[in-house]
Amino acid sequence: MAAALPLSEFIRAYPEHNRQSQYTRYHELVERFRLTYNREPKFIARAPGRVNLIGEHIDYVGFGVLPMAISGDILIAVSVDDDSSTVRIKNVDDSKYKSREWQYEGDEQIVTITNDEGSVEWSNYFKCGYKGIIQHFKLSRPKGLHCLVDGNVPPGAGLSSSSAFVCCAAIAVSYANNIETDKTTMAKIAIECERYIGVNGGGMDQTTSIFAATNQALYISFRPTLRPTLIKLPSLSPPLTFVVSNSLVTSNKAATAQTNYNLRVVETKLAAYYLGTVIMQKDCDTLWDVASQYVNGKEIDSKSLRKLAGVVEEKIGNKERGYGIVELTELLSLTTKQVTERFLTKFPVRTENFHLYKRAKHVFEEAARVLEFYSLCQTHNDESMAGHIKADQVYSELGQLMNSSHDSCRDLYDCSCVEVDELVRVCLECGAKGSRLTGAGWGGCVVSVIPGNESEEFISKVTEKYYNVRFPDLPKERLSEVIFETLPGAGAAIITSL
Ligand code: NG1
Ligand code: MG
Repeated sequence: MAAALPLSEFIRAYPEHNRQSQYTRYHELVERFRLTYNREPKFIARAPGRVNLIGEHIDYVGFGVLPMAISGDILIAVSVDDDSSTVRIKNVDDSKYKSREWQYEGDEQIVTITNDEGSVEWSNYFKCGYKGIIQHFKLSRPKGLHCLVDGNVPPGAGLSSSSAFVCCAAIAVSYANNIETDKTTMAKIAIECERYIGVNGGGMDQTTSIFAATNQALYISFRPTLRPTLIKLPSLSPPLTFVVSNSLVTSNKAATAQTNYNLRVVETKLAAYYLGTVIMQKDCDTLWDVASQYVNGKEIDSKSLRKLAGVVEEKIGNKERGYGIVELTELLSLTTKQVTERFLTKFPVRTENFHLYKRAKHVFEEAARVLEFYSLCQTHNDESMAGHIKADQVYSELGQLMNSSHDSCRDLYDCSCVEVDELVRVCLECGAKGSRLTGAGWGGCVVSVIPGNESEEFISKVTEKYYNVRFPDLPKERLSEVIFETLPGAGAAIITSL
């Protein structure tokens, strides 16, 4: 991680018109900390949420994704106690998030993280980061902490409030314990430890939160190793703009993991086993392994991915209905016990039918779309050319990729919902060049691409057609939280000299 930054320096990363409000936010947090704990915070850890521009549900499969950080973030003000190992954590919103306190439990357990299906305890996300750091660095006497949390990433909205919180906790605990480490190690720890929540997640969100930089998006590849590349989005005139709008349907992934997120992870693994082991006679754990075998040492490009989607079309049956457990064992030539042990034990799932065709087809085509989107970014990122590029055409190409991504999430991956589909439709009607769900789905946010000079009108039209119709009681002052233009924001940081 980069060295800690004094607050005054950190604030300079914000656009000028935002600096005062950010200062006020940090100062208010420090003030609240003093009042709450009757002591001074030593530092504030900060980690942002993200919006995924394209590449949904393919990070855990091993394929590259293209997100950027949003300005919404989690802040944790911290003071450090050398003579105790008690952690106290409070939230500025203490009506919703109750204060918690725990002791370091020792070598094996470190801290107990219990997940009841149906509701997830907020402090568990902090505990993930706490446990991850102590375990990785084998700390035998972790320091005691007083923490005050202030977050403005909406939870359950696909903007990765969970990873922002886990990353923020991880950097806070490491800084408090005088550990210095590089960003890659930190991202890997955060990816691993967030799984303590019970979601068998990928690595997009934590990597974005740790590596993001102002005005740049990221292309993140995961295989053969984790590699985030900061990229410039196309320089167009009128400027390329992304608007995030929240369907206001929340989806708590930890609470629904068995029937939604973790089930999708299992289905992609079953498809990988079938295509790799049964069809190609190669042992494949993920669909990335299948693609890698398929290109036989060459680069996995979008053309070969599209061809692989054709192989899926040809080789996997039961397209609409999927496979029941008995059919599955026949298809894979495995016993029920083998299927259960290999695929269904570590993160249990619940379903009648496993869909291999739809999930694999989505994955290969979505991975191709990410590479095509990335290639458009690389072709059109020269600022001095902004006025000369045929902006209309670039908007339309980016937009089409985003639209196909959404169609695929809805029809093949079954991770959308009625309200999100409606919001995407409304966004397109109101002038978006492309629009899609972002994040895991089953609710949450939509991201739309729109020429900068049209975004204000776009926002007011979507407000009229979606929010005023579906949520007529939504207070006006909340609108800027539910639909907003977003620029690529800065990554995680430790802030001192408060
Ligand atoms: P969100 O919706 O932000 O929790 C989740 C996963 C990502 C990725 C997306 C779907 C975690 C922490 N996050 O994101 O890794 O798989 O869904 O593309 O599991
Ligand atoms: Mg999440």
